[in-house]
Amino acid sequence: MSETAPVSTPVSTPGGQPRVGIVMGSDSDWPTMMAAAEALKEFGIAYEADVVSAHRMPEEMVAYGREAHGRGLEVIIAGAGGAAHLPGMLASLTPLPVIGVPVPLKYLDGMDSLLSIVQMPAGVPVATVSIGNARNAGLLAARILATGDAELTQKMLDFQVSLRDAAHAKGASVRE
Ligand code: RP5
Repeated sequence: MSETAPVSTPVSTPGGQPRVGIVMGSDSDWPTMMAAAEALKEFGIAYEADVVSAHRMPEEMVAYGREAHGRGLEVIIAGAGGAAHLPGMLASLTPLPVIGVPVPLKYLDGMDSLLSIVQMPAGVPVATVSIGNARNAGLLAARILATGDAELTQKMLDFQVSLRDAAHAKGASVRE
């Protein structure tokens, strides 16, 4: 998907039932959120992506949260910036694990988004990744799905080996 592609209509990876729902408050979040989609693609995980604004389309947000589990989704990744209520509201509406991505905006460097998402009341968890780190959200979703999927677990182990090898290679270049 291109960086400028709007996501006002749902997009899905080919290959069947999406397992992960990626949602965001605005299409302006997509340049950040697309890293989650890229990570899922690397692991061959089917996903859907859409704009579901907590403030501009609250009825649609409630419907998304209520219907996600019944539609077969297994994890939700939700990103928003500023007064970032989307991940927490979705977590209140669904039994699925919700991963929140604080999207950095022009002002406050994403600290507003981070604090809006991470400070959830007891009983309504959101697994919050670092500011702008949608890639980690995609990787965490892959790990959650891997708990019941041996093939995916092996892919994650292979990925971790690739990280280690890349780190070793960097060390070698410094030691030369
Ligand atoms: C939030 O407002 C969105 O998640 C986005 O990060 C921010 C700005 O949205 P736009 O004005 O760019 O549509 O709800």
